[in-house]
Amino acid sequence: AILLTSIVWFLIDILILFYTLDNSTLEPKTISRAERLQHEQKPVDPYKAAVRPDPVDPATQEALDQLLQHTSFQNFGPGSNGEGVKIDPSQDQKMKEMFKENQFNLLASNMIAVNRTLPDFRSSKCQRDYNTYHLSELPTTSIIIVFHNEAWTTLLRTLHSIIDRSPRHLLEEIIMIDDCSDRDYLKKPLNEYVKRLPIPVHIVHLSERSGLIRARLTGSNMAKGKVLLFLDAHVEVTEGWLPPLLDRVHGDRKRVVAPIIDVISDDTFEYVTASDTTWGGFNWHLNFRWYTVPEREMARRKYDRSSPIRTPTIAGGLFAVDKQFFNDIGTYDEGMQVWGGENLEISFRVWMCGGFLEIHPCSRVGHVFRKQTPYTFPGGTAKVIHHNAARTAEVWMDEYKAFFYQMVPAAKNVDAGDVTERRRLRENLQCKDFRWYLENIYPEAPVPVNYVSIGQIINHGQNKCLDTMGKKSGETPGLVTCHGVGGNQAWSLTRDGTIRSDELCLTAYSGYTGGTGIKMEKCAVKTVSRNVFKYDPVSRMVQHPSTDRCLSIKSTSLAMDDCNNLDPDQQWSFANFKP
Ligand code: UD2
Ligand code: MN
Repeated sequence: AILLTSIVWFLIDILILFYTLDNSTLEPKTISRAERLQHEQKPVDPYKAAVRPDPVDPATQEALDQLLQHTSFQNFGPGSNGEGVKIDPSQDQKMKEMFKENQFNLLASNMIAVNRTLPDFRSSKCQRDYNTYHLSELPTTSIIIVFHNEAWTTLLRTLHSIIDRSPRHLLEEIIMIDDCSDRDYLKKPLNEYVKRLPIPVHIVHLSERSGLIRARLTGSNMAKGKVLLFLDAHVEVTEGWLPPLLDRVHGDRKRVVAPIIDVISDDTFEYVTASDTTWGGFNWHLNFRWYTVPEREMARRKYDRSSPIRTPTIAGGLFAVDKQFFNDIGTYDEGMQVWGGENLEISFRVWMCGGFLEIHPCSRVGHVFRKQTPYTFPGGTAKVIHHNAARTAEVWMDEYKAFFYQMVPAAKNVDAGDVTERRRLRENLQCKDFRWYLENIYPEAPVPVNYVSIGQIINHGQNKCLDTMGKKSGETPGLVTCHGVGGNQAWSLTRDGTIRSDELCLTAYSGYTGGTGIKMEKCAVKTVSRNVFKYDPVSRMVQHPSTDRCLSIKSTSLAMDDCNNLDPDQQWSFANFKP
């Protein structure tokens, strides 16, 4: 019986062996039904579950396929490593046509991979510092990108650079607000495209043109991350860009932190690094402007070029801010339209209401700077920009708003709208005043903290006014009929004796032989004697102490001359003079 059982078992074994052999060698390998079931019961990757819950409609799929045919993913192709692309002269016509669509070289952009490589531009100190961040402890961020009629390839390059160069666990989501674009590819095909990206991307299509300010607010209202990170839609982030920003906000949530904004050429799309000794300021026009970081700020940073710069203003497009703090200090001014002004408004507000504004030199993001805006300004370009700037001036600048209205008289005739809400905000937050801001945060400002006049300067002998004539540094200002509205005739005599019109200062030269002896020059950061005059309101003479000459007229043009208190050509009066 034992033998029989053994034989039977032996035969069964052989059969089984043959069966398996047969199965594994002769038939193609397939997953058994049992295995498949087991596989299906496994918890599903939440990202995969979110991908394409519904089948894509064929038209969208086709549109997307079409787009992707012309989208390069060859990350070592043209433009790789941040290089520029030269267009063959035979395509000149096409290039020029396409340029108009977005006011940058779209043909070049389209040739460059949307996931192109870029060098790591950080200093070695920044790279060393990177290793000191506790990446697992940093807060998560919601990246908010608003756009109106952005180009496909620049928009995708923005997304891919973020995804490729950010620690995944720090990215809560990317929120894209389509500010009522009228280009089809930005609708369903884009929705479909982003579903396939490995991080959550939410798109909202606004049905009304809201302007970038209100579009950003739509984004910030839906953000789930702890930190909001605003970006323009045509940027490329570089290696290590995110942790330095989050680290600063994490250290103190009152810090609002911007990266260094590098330049992506609007012509070749070459990535060109910007200076790490540049900060943000503003001029009398209330334009945001880049200036050299002054010595005192370098000293405060102990000359460590990797330490954050305390900047008076930010350019506006790219910055990280704690969501709670953003809400606490009044988000943005919803009364602002389309474009412009919000950058200075948030800059003044952050500083005046207890925050800090920084540029972190270890975070670099490239941005396509354009010479012109490609899109429409509903309501008129100048009107919109004046409206926004006037709101900033009315709410935050106190008496110093006079500099803006003197320089941009047209802004006086634009309705700034109701600002009571924003003034109340300033009141409730008990923000400091603009004088405090100028004295403590931005003493180098073209708007002088201490001034004795603002407005026109009249010459009594000629009954004419000093006029920049729109001339540049190195040229002599003109003397023309007074029109009393400011603009080129807007000047300020400052407490320290300079006579300036925005960024230009009257400059008298010592040892002059011939010529007028007077010019306009970019005002020095620290007042120098060639810019210092002494005004005597009784004799009305404007004397230049270091050359001992007086501001005068020689054959109808402005000139320095030996002082003579009987000469009416040496008598001047300054509008809104308060000694
Ligand atoms: C700079 C800022 C920009 C903003 C602006 C002043 C940088 C790099 N850029 O101008 O972010 O602060 O100054 O307002 O600091 N957009 C809309 N709706 C509109 C108009 C624009 O969504 O009605 C989008 C636009 O597609 C872009 C973003 O807003 O993604 C900024 O506009 P921009 O690129 O024309 O502004 P830019 O860089 O000249
Ligand atoms: Mn931009």
